Amino acid sequence: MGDMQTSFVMVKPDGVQRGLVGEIISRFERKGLRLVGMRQLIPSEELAATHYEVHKERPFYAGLIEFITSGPVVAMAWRGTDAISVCRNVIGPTDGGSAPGGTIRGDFALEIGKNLVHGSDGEETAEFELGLWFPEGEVDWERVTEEWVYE
Ligand code: D4T
Repeated sequence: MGDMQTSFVMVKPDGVQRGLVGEIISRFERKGLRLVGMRQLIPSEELAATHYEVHKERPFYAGLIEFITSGPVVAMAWRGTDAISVCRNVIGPTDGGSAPGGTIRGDFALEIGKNLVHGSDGEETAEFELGLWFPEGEVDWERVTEEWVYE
């Protein structure tokens, strides 16, 4: 069994505009992960710039900041065994056009930018992103069905 982890996941403005918030939450919930944080907000330029700091030299950066600040996003924290890689598997590869069916991007996205959802790509990134989007911490809770999810 892997480590217990929390991943930062965000429904991007295209997911909110397209009415896919419920569908996206369902994917993680049905997988067996536990929702330990959720808030809706329109990200400020500053928040978006800090979140995407690693991409600031990339050619798509300006468009990415404009997109992510263009409307509400739903920021979430999902917890479970190996939650970081599990979330990335649920989300699928970056380009929706070639992402496999069964993943969120594969089922609902066609583009690389408007790809509906973000998920942390590693432990350090997750820690950084959770601190950024949930400065007051997550809301952990004990799930009574735990024994029906984990062996
Ligand atoms: P995120 O970070 O949103 O979970 O996406 P990925 O981890 O799958 O992809 P990434 O870090 O390589 O890219 C971050 C973000 O930038 C957008 N993007 C990316 C874009 O608009 N054009 C591009 O060419 C690339 C590579 C999509 C995701």
